Amino acid sequence: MLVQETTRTYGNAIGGRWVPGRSGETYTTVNPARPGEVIGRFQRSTPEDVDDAVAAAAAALPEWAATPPPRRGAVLLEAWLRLRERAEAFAETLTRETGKVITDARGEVRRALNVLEFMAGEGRRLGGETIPSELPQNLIFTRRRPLGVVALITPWNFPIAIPMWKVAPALLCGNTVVLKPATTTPLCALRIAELFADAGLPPGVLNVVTGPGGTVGDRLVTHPQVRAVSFTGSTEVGSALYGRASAGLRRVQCEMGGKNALVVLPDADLDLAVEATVQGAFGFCGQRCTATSRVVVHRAVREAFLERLVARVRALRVGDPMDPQADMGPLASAAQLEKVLGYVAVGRAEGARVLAGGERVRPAGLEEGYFVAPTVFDGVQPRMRLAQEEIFGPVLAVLTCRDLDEAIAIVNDSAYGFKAALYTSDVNAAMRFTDRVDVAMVHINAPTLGGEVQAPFGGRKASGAGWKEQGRAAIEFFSEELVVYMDYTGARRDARFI
Ligand code: UN1
Repeated sequence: MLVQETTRTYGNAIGGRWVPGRSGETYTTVNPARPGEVIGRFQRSTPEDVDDAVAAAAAALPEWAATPPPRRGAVLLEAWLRLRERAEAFAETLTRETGKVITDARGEVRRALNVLEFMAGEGRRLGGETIPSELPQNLIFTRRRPLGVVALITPWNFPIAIPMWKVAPALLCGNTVVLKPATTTPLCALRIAELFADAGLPPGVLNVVTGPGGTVGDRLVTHPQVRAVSFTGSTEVGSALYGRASAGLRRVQCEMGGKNALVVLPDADLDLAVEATVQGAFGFCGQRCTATSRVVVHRAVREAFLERLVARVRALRVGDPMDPQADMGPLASAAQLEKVLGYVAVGRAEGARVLAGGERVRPAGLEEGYFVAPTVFDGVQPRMRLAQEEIFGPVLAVLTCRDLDEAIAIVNDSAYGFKAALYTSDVNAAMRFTDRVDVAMVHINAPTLGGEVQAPFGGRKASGAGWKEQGRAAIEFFSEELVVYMDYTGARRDARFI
């Protein structure tokens, strides 16, 4: 086929060069809006390729670790400048690889820019602490040092922002990196490697290896020279990875699934609550760990809320993700399509009622794309699978509550503990909610989505394990404090004080 013959082949990024995998095998990725369109041919790497990448990272470590942090920050600033120039090209690649609508893709690139902006400045603030000693003419101080070679494993749903929010702090702290992007979104990651190389990052400091998680990822997170692992992906993969990686005494952070709820009380601004629910449930087709997948509505406003919600959902435009007018593009892959349609069948079988959507959509000219209508299920009971399992698709479960206490009980009745949102104008209710919800991030009168780069980010329960990401938390994760005891008395110490 012509399209195959003209498809470009991309190497791994190892030691500052584009190199083919040792197996010589490649695989192709496709545009989920037009599955006939091949995006590129990528290396189906093997554990040996991982070993090569780790060796390159280890070789680059001494020099990068010894580079003063403000100079490392300056490289991030250069990357920021170049990303700003290439923003539109990055957004288009992102839309082609994931099906994310172009307006959201631009937003994701902005988020990556924000990460670089924040982390570049941290280079001039990468100080430690001075701590008084109980002895005269003694001082204790700390210095931040890199961990060594770190492994980053990133998902397909934010293939620019998530690699960036792991890569930038890892580099800033003086580590060298091997990044393994999701199998379906390797191009964004390779473009990030290219961006940093152009920004002056020395060869071998950032390496990218493409290929399947089972072999490439597993070798990477258990490699004896890898000192820390930062993972974002499913709870299933993350739980297994956490055990394997931490068994080698590596520092590990896992950012995983969610089943986030948005609660609507009778005194809420209903229009705002509807808008937040729609954005949260259907933005990027619900394929976000921060998506709103349950809405818990007080029975006093249930009818009014649902009427507005359904009207708004039916008006959503599902279509070509390159079209700036589109609200929803396709799901990211055939596997996602199958999973989401499977959950629609589960919801029906459990006796929940479809208020909107519930089927595949075939937009004109994109009939083969993985499109699904935004779907709302009413009459969902807290213990149904629809209310318990992460769907990671545009499927919203509507539950009803009689008061704040019951709403909190429903929110907390979940294996996951990532985010929750509350819509109310009662400040006391808002504070009681934040006191008692068993999640790691709460939004009052704001959608469950997102997070700003300067604040900590991460979940609890099945949503997160280990350390938080972003903001200062990312610096803590990717660096280690060296504690220095300094005695400048020049005198022999009384043994009683040691
Ligand atoms: C966002 O929803 O804005 O994989 C970011 C995820 C999260 C990141 C979400 N780790 O969906």
